[in-house]
Amino acid sequence: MRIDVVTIFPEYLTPLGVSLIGKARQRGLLDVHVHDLRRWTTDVHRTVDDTPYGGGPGMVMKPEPWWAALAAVTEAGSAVGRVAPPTLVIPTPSGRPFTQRDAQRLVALPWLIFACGRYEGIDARVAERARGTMPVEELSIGDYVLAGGEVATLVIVEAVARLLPGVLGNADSVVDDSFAPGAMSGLLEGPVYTKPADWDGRTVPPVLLSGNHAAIARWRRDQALRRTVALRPDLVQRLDPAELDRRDQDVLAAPSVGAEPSSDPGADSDPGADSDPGADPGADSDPGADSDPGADPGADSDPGADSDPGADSDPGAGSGPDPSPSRGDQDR
Ligand code: 6GU
Repeated sequence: MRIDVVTIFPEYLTPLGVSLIGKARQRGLLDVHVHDLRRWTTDVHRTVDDTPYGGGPGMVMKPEPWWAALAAVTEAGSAVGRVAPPTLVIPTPSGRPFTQRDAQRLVALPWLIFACGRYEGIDARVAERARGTMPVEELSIGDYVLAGGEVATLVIVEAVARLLPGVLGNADSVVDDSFAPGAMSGLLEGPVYTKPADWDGRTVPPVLLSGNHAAIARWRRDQALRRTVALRPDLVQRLDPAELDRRDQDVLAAPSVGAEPSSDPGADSDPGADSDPGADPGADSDPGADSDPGADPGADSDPGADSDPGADSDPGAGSGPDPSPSRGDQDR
């Protein structure tokens, strides 16, 4: 898969040289090119923004540098043998919500171009004109506002790239992801444990040590259902009733009934924790509430990975200090 990223801050994309994505690139599974939008400006100040028509606060990114950039990047990619048109991804808080389903759809495409806007966004005629020659997707990563599309691009690229065959060490590790298709589809993942079985008096739920795979699978599903009820009732509403067995329905109806008794010796130090088991069905059954189900097992394990994705991929990008004395569009 080829990924091009156009931005006024190529350094913002340096994480694409690290960890999972960095390794996937080294192994030739992913071909990432980061480009500095200012390369396609023509004035001495290398201007990329201007005031909005109709008034209002902030600045809007000018169409000309964007169109020149997209034409050049599309041309360069086509020259190395990609005949199908790329898909243009424009991260924006005004976009459609990006979901795991989108990640699964995008991973099947051979070539994505990310256009990272800053300020109040990119002149709307760029996306409109691009739609004439390639699919365009305006995607939001959540209901909050970032300073620009760069971090959203990192999010989307990571969600997509980890689905590429061969990127994750264990092919199974995608299967139980929250939101992934499979047995846990549409549910949040429950808590996970590793050795030691007794850590400071906190013991691992005995079923996980039982060797009874059916019981373990059932327990994990119970935990996922309880966690989803507690934290994402909106997801419970969307579950397909035909996919829920009798036990699922019981757990959803009374998430704390039959839950693992707490083995937490520190429970006494939190007087509210066990005082009303009916009030917060997830409280006792969900010790992993702050864990990170999507954590990258390869993180920090490859300090030597290329930390500058722009350096060798786009020699003309001009990612050094901007010589412009008055560009007037510093990051905000
Ligand atoms: Cl994709 N971009 C920006 N700038 N802010 C966002 C976003 C994207 N998604 C949520 N907030």
